[in-house]
Amino acid sequence: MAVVSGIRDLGAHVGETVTLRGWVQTTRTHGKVAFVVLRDGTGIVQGVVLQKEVGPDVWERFGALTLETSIELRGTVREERRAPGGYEIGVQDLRILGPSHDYPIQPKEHGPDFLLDHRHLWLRSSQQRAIMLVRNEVEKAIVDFFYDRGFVRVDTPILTGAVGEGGAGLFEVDYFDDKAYLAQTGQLYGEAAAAALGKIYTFGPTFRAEKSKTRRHLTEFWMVEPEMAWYDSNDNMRLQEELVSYLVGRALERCKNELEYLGRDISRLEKVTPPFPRLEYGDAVALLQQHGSEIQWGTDLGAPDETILGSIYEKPVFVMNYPKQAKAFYMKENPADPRTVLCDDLIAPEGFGEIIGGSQREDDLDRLVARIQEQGLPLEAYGWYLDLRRYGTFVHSGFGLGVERTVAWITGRPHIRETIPFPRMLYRLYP
Ligand code: NSS
Repeated sequence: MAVVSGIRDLGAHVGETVTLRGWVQTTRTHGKVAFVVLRDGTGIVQGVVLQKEVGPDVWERFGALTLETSIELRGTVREERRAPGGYEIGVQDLRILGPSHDYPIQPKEHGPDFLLDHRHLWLRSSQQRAIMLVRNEVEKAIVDFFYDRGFVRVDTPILTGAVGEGGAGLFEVDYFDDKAYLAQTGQLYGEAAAAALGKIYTFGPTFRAEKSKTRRHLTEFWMVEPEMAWYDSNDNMRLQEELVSYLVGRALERCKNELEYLGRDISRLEKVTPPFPRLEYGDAVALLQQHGSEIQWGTDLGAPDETILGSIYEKPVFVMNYPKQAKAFYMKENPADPRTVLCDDLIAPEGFGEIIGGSQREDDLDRLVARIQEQGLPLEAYGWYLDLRRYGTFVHSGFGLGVERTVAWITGRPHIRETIPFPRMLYRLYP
């Protein structure tokens, strides 16, 4: 009997007898013929049971199958164009491995809270598996992109003493007799590593005690943060548009079935190629006001502003050089307009909002100290970070791309909670 590593490989075993293990996705019976759709994580396949060809015990066991029972099937592989996946199994034997009574998720509409409470089971649905496969592809593509370009991956701490993006939204934890904070960003450590290794990236979970309940905020999310020595803000944006186009390209190349299954409009994604349009912040404000926004010069863009921009442009659009007061302390003052800093946000089209925040870093020691003090941050916590400006300061830039927001955009999910296996949000720590 053939050893098959999974349903995905059945094509190499046509005519052979195989054994498969997996979970029951559906069953149906037509008189003396019965069907089971089996899922094993690599694919799905239909098993066909003919009453006259199996013993009464197998037929009886088949009749008792319920949703999500784990089973072992033995049978012959046949080509069958009409079956999902293109093959079917002529079942000879069936063993029940793990019964499943009253599976909570039924083939009907459930509300989002119910599904999130059952996330550990919801993940088994075809839709959720398709999203996880796209996420898997995006994460692998991120690593490939940077590895192929000579970037060094640097894993930065999650328990930190320093603050990252500013005092608000920090998770504090006991650290023996002291306090520590869960990292909001790996950037500051990434800057130190860039002086050692040139071009680096960090890739890991980051934490923000976001009190806002929106479609785009998690309290724990994954971020990739490249940091490049000798890159200015322009070089930085060029790398961002290359990365984002590459990620979309990889999803189109290797996850087309999943995207189609999810009903994604693929023609929209095919337009995502460099270069992306760039808007100075001031021009963006004027454009938004023309489109009815109440935004005033000086404030960050709101979610409705991002939606407006995302509907004007077909590609992701850069909004660059924001007013100082709207952005983090580490961004470099813009020599052309010192009211602003050299930074960019990348806004995805179709209302999916900001997926990247990036900037050139302030490399002047005195200006950086002044910015930390202006923002009321504790200077002592930044001792080591200031050393990077004391010992061989250097032009450098970097950015952070949120994995969940990127996957939400690529898969077309309106809420990012479906793009991470176990979302953490305000009021949600279970399962
Ligand atoms: O706050 S960011 O805009 N920028 C940083 O954290 C910098 N330290 C990055 C850097 O330059 N190295 O966040 C970057 C991205 C943002 O565009 C989103 O895509 C994502 O991180 N992000 C989030 N995703 C999900 N949930 C929340 N709460 C969230 N906050 C940011």
